[in-house]
Amino acid sequence: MEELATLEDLPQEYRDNLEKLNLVPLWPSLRDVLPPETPQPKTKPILWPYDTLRPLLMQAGDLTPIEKAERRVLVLANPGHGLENMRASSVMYLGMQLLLPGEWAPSHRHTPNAVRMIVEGNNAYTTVNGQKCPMERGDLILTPTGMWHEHSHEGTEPVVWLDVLDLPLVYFMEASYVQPGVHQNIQGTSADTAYGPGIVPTPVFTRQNPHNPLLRFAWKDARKALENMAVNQPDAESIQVTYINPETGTDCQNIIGFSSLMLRPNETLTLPLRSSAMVFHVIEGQAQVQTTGNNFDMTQSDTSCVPCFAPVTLVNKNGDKPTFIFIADESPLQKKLGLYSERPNK
Ligand code: 1HN
Repeated sequence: MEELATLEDLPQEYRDNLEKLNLVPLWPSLRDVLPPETPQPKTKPILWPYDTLRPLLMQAGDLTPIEKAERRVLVLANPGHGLENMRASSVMYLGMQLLLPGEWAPSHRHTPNAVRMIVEGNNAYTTVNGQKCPMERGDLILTPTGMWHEHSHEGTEPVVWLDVLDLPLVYFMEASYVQPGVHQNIQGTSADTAYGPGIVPTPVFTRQNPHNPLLRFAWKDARKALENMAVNQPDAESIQVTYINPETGTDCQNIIGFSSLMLRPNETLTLPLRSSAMVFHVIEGQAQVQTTGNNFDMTQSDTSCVPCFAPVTLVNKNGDKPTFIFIADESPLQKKLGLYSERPNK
């Protein structure tokens, strides 16, 4: 492709005249906004080992009372985007949140969608629109856009979870805001609205706003599904299950997609190059995430991120035990916009 003229190639007087009228020449920036063949992501491959961040998160528990934090979170910020922008990727926000025994994180609702992947601790729960969603390690709890949510803790040990939000996108769209709420009365548990496996209500009229009946995915169910799949579909390209909205059969949230993957003992899985950035979080076991310039050795509760079109190979170096990885990616958004693509990883 032809190299294009730069800003400096233009006379200063001409540039000043443009600027005064809020005008900008396209050609000096054209190759930046439209790079040939592949996007040039700011997102860098990055690993956040849990054992390095956990002590600092516990320290935050001593330093900042929950009343002064509302949500006590250390944000997993990708330096490629600038730490202050609090982005793991262009679309995804990640944070590790700490709730101490007896604490309560007050009710609110906001436009960004959130999920929690529970990392450690017992006997905490999130209340989502009046439904009690108990938190156990590996569980996935949804708080879709506009739903009231608050966190409570009746246990004796700290509870930590990984928050995944589409905040960077929603903020960029100037659509991000929060509304404070009042303490919710618990009207039931997440299981009450979950119906049964493969069973959903039949509406007489098509729902105008498809709602999300399933707000909590228990890890024991997802793990069992993966184990069954490994036994019954041993030739599947990957042993992986997606968290869906059972009423629509599509991704459980509109923007970010969530799945869990099992690497069998000694398994190596090479993914196609994908147009979406990906987040990996180890629920159980050990995995090596191999990508350009980095081999991330990940153990339980570690989190990493890779940019779009990065080559990714996942390796379970353990010969005895499976590894289970939680994955978040931007493919639901990209598919809706017609922007999603894959290429072979040669
Ligand atoms: C939020 O509401 C929670 O409810 C966690 O636990 C993290 C990050 C940014 C904006 C809102 C929560 C958040 C958040």
